[in-house]
Amino acid sequence: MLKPRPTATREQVRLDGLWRFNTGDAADTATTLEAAVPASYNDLFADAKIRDHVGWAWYQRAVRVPRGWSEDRIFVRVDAATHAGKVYVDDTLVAEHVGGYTPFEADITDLVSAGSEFRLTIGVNNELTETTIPPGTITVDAGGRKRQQYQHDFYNYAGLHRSVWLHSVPQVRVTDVTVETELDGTVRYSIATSSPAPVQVRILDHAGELVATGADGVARIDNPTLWKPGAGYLYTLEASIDGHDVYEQPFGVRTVSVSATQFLINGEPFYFTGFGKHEDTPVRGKGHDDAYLVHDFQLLDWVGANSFRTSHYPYAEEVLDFADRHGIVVIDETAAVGLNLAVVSGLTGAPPRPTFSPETFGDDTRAAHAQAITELIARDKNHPSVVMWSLTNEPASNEDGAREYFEPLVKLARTLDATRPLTYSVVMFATPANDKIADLFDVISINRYYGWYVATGDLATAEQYLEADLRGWVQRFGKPIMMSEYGADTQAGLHSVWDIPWTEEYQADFLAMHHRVFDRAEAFIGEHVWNFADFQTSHGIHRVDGNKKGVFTRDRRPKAAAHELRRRWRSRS
Ligand code: GCB
Repeated sequence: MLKPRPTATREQVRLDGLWRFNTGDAADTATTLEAAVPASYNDLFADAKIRDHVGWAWYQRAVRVPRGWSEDRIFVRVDAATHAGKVYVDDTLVAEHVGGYTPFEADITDLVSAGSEFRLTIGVNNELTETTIPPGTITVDAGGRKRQQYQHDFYNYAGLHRSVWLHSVPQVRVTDVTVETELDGTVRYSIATSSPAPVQVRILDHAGELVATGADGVARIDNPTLWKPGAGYLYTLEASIDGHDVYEQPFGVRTVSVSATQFLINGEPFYFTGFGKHEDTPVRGKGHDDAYLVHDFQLLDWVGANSFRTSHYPYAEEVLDFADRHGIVVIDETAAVGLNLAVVSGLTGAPPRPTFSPETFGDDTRAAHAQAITELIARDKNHPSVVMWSLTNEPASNEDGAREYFEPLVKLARTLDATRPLTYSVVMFATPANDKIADLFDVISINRYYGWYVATGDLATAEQYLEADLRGWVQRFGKPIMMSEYGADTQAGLHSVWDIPWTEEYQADFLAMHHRVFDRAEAFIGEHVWNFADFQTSHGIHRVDGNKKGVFTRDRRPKAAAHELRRRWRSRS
């Protein structure tokens, strides 16, 4: 789906700000509550009923259509309604969408008119079930109240997490653009239009100078400036339909591939340094915030990180645009986190249920997962910063049924995008001996907590476990391997002269131990610490006001480990 962009033929109005808000079965025009957009609604109000609400919540406001749009088609676009959304123009339902981290839109031209006002209502549902991505379970307690459970630790924030737009497009228009590049400057593109129409293509450089024109789906740039990690040079593909439309699609000239045990960007070996992140800040929850966007990228640069994973869902498009411009490398993940019922029994002691079965995660879950992959690739395929798709985090890839579940999804992702490698993050219980799906993927990304959940406080034993584990994957699969999570909860300000878990010294020593092992490992292509910053989680005895594995606190202050990482990563570049 094309991102709305201002061009000579297209305009946008961003509908961010305060909207009337209520929870319940229907929008309530008498409500006195107002909610900020974009933001999660959970932490805005001092009301536990709203914070713990399970079901629909409603946002409503008046919108005036700009006077000059009478010849255009008019769309409402919702960048993210987590986890499902319904859009009404006055009393007419115009769009429904399931999936909390990808955009959807509706053509509302026939219901509104230029210069006049209408009532825009958006319903947002936060329920997670066995057929949503991510999955969860809803129970009803003795008092008749719905309770939400899920298999991931981060808090189930909900609401309009990203911008809402009113935008105009011409009647005859470009509806999709796909760009693929080669290092010699060959640009292959395909362009879809709303009705058959000839499309002209021009390629402009960063300064807006014409550097190539397209014919039959190909354009050639002489001596292209490559998009590189650390140097995000962008060109623009301008697609126009004479007398009707112009659309401008930024892109970078770069290639990505996997060769034997290396990860190559522009044919050169790339070593990932960075983090698994979250979209998570105080008060706003998962709401996108440009100030945190800028600051987080400043901190990535300060610490010497060259990359991050969008754990555990697609991030706001603004984040990827920023990464494109600044040369930060991204592993782009779907919201398929928690396809693992053994994790629940591990935490609660409940008897294990098989993860993949018609009663648990079966065909309907897989269909939702396929939709999540399809929408992720459709949205993010043109971002040069995105070098790999992560199809899922910590599934039960060691259990029966995993291969049958994942094989069609891997095939789908390869059909949708043949240019990017695929990976998934491997849970602790899945080992080189019992994992059933790693051979289907290009890169093995492993999440391990030796020295934290296993061999807690014993870094010497942890070091042996880690080394043997890494060696096992290389021996069995012979593919590039990276560490997609390793980390230790750390209370900022807690210190000790001994290796005591939760202290800042322990986190730093824990990371140093891992780095010694990585530096000896074969086929090893990168290290992503868990996590960039502390983040909010659901209640539970395993967390104290959230997950504290951040190298930065939730308000982005460095713990001692951040300085350690900075010494290591900045000396590499
Ligand atoms: C994991 C998960 C991540 C958790 C982390 C932890 O394996 O992938 O979402 O936050 O462990 O800290 O337990």
